[in-house]
Amino acid sequence: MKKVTLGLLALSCLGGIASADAPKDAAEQVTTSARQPARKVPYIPAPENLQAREKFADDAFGVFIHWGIYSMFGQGEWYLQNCGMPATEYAKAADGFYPSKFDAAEWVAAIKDAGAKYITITTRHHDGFSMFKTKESPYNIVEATPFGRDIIGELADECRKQGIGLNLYYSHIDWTRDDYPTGRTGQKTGKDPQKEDWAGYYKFMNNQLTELLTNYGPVGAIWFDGLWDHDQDSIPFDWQLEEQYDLIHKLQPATLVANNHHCEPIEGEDIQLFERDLPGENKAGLSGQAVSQLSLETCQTMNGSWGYRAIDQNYKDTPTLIRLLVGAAGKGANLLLNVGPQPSGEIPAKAREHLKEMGQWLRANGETVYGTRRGDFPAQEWGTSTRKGNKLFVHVFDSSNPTIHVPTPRKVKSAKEFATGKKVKFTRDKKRGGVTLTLGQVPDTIDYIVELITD
Ligand code: JFZ
Repeated sequence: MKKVTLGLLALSCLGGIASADAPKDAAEQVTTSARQPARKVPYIPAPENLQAREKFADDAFGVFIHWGIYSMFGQGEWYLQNCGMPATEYAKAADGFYPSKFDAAEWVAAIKDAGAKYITITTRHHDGFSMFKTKESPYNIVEATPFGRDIIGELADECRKQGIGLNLYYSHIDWTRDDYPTGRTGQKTGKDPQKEDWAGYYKFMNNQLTELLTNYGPVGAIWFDGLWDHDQDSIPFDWQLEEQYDLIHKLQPATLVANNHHCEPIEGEDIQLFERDLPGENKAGLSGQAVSQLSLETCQTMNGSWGYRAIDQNYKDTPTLIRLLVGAAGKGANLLLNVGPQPSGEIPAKAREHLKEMGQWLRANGETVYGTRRGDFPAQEWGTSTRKGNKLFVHVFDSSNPTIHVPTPRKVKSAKEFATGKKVKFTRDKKRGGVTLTLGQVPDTIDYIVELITD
């Protein structure tokens, strides 16, 4: 067992025992817990939930949308907290929120064309503004803006029409409401500490979750975020997740409960999330948790920001994004790739362009990504692998090597180029196990794929 040394994680999660099931490249991983009380009643996922987990894993690729009145400031979704302005001043932006170019049909068509199978959108971020019609607070898109349209409703209708999934991000934190017990963020937004009322806030959240799970048809997942706001409390903060998770499963048994707490999964959750890193990696400092047996998802920004940030034009190029997706698939994780729509309601042109290019690549190569599970071995210097039944897809990102060693424990029966069907020479590596592929002159592509048939 290795202690997490990163300040943030050390605070947010307590070290535990490394999982025996974790893949080898996660040797550096630790199991970390979110310091929540154990469930009183064990969680037994419904059959439709188990099925939804498999479908989720098959989907492989989703698009994350961070959109709210924060987009108007062009400084990301944390602007209220980072600027330190009073929430009452920030809220005035709502009066001017009129995304004249918002078109749910266009969004969904573009995202579908990118090859993504679902959308995850912020229904209410830490700023506390609801992007849906809600009876629980007037601070919402329908009542507080001249736009007056239920964005989540329009998107839900369109997702259903065009046949893609809808998952809903929901913040546990609220930087505007007085009743939310302030944690380590949002301390300068002018909330009245005298009015903190966890019981009231908890009820508010559950009422909103009930609206979201009642008014918009099937919801693929509820994607929580913010538990880490109370990771510095001397007495562990009890988020009362058992009742909240049970409520979700009661309203829609197939809805997957997800929580971006950066810790090992808490009982009652159906998928495990990672932020800005692939499972088993921790380059960004937010993902030291052990890899569980649940279906996995890792979220990543297309540039460096979640909510629209005007100054951030630092987009990853399309080959990088495709390798990110394939790299995630190789580790058995979905990629949830973020876009931050502009105040106009448009997805930035650069993001649209990259989505389009990903779609082109996926139309040719999607068979090696969708419906696959993680490959037979950890990521290699040359790339990774994905598996579907007796097919092992070898993904070569670095084509400079004319021969590569594929450390599969299975017996290889044949090998061919995925793109052309041309045979690829392979020899068994008696010393190291697995096979060596003789690639010869490999075309310099984004991902050179060899399809192996194994036993
Ligand atoms: C969270 C959100 O705060 C962020 O705005 C975005 O929605 C992202 C997908 O998820 O990111 C985090 C998570 C944890 C911390 C900060 C940002 N943290 O521990 O301070």
